[in-house]
Amino acid sequence: MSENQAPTTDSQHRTGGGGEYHQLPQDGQVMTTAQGIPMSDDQNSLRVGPRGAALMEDFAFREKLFHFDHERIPERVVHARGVGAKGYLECLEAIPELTMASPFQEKGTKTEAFVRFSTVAGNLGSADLARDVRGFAVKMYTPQGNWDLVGNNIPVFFIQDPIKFPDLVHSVKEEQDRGWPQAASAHDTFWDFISLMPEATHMVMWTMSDRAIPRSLRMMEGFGVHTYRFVNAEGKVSFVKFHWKPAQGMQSVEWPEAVAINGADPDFHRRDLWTAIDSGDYPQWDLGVQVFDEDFADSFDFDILDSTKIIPEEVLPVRVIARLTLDQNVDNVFAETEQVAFCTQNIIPGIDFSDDPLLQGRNFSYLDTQLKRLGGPNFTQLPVNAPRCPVMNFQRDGHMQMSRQPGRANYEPNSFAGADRGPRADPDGGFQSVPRPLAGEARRLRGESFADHYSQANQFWRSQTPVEQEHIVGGFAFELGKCEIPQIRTRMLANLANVDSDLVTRVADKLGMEVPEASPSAVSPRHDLPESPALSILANQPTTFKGRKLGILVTDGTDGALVDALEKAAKQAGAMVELIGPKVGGVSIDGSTREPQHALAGAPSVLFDAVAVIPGSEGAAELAGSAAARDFVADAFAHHKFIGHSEDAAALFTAAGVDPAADEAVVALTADNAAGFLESCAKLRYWERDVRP
Ligand code: HDE
Repeated sequence: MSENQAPTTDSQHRTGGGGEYHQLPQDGQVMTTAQGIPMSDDQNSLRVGPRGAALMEDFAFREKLFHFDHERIPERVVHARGVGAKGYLECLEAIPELTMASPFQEKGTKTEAFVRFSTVAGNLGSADLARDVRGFAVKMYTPQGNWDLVGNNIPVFFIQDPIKFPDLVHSVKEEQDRGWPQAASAHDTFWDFISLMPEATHMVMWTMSDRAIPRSLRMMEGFGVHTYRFVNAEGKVSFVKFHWKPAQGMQSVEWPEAVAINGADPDFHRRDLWTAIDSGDYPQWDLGVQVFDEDFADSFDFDILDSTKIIPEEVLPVRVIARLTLDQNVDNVFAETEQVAFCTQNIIPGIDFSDDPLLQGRNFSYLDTQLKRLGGPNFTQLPVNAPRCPVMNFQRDGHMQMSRQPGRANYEPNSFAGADRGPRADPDGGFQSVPRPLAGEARRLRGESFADHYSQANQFWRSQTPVEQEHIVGGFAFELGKCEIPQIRTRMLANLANVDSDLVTRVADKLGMEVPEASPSAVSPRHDLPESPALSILANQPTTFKGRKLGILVTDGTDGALVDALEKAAKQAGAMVELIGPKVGGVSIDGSTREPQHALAGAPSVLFDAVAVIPGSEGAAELAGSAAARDFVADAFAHHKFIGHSEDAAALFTAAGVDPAADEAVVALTADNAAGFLESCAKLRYWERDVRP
């Protein structure tokens, strides 16, 4: 102890001379430097006397600051903001006749998996509910090496050639002269680019739809997007597209909710995923495949190598072969979520690429980007990236080499034996690329089979329910309304005129603009493709409140029996419940204190799927005078939510401008009908309610 330190106050800590708090080692856990040298003091750097200059000699200080100064690595140029989770893929149906990929050889085989969900445009610190595509990247650690299926929650993409990817990303990111907007496509440069790239029209139909604002990462589909190949043990090849179908059912929020959620809880999606896994409500997805042959590919209306097109499920059904379960949160976000390095090139025997130009381009980009982000070629040795099967080759050295790489030969062929010899490639069991004849002139050109940019956009539009169509119109109007340059809006409308006359008329109307003439198109758009109900979220929405969240607004004097009944009913429905009170410190219910999870000021109703507003007579008047409480009710109503209320809430509802008997989704609650209320919440939203944004 130095001379200016006061005596120890107990066995856990002591107070220093300057009043600073020193915690003492417990259970033998002594802090060390990175070199393992035990430290005596982590509160004070080494000085010349109590008020003197700092000494260069202080290796502990210098090492700590040195490490801190280098804590950040470059964030991903796209998909920077992500959340990771761990789990496994379980084979539900063996398909050796289609592929020799090890996860699908036997029913019940479990393959360890790491998943990273992400937004695309925003920086690492951006908000979760941006209108954006979501990344859905899955790393599967198979006995034959890592298989990375790096997909999105939208089955198509913006561009047809990878050389345009940097332009696309530049256009959507913050504008370079001003540095905004963050995590938003609602600005001039994005729509300038898109309006000049008609091939992006199908994709922006999806991004302007509710697909781009999921309620939860647990409640969205995933897609491999590209056509891949399956190869069986006899070398038989088929084409395959991968789909992830959420067992939780699909659900999205409305755009005004997304805007509000971003303010109230920018971590809404990551918190939701983390909480669900932490509470044992493990999210699951079915892995399904659309498998087809060359004949199908030749007869299909569009080019199966064009990533701006889908193959509708009604044309080619999705066959479920496995199930993904996420049952573990990461232990450390940096070590796992940040350092995970997905590479589309990571495929295993039984899977192969197609000639989709985007996929081929990605195979270059992902490996390349890892070198920049992770600083050297040995990122494959980081625990999250390391294959779980043996890795043996003659790749040597490099930054941060973790392996001691024994033996004498670091090349082959070599004539050594035993441990000195090292591994050899296996001509029979090793990965074989599908042998295929390739011919053609080396030229920069786009195939005519890629030229139809509007027909599937029209099919998507017609496959939506009226509510979803209205949301798409709202999405376009919001985004184009943020464009300051009128010509960009007009050019985009001219493209939309090729998609659907109803769509363009409604968007133009919302913008207060004339409908321009349709832009010239390389191929005349078809408006007769059959509708694909699978493309609608609402037509396929689940009929359960499981995994959703009920918010109960309580005050002093709230009826305890009603709270209990709602909590019980929610538990039975598999839903989460959170209490919101005027103050977080506690409310008095039936004589005892209940601590709500939220104070009202920090918990607007956008954070909940349904709400119960049940003040007691003591708190009701206070709520009626509170702007936050009025917004709580009015917003829940405006967002078509199910709302339960107690008799005492009447004054608040009147103040909020909501009729407590407005419709069948605004329910007067008693302890007896709490279960019935939760059952009706399974409808998720009451779209019949006519509220204008
Ligand atoms: Fe990516 N993309 N991408 N992408 N992408 C990256 O790789 C790229 C594309 C996707 O959670 C980067 O490690 C090119 C389609 C996901 O770590 C980068 C092209 C699809 C993730 C890259 C595409 C995706 C990325 C940035 C056009 C859906 C996040 C950091 C040819 C099928 C993975 C990184 C994670 C990340 C390049 C298009 C999905 C720069 C060149 C299409 C989910 O390498």
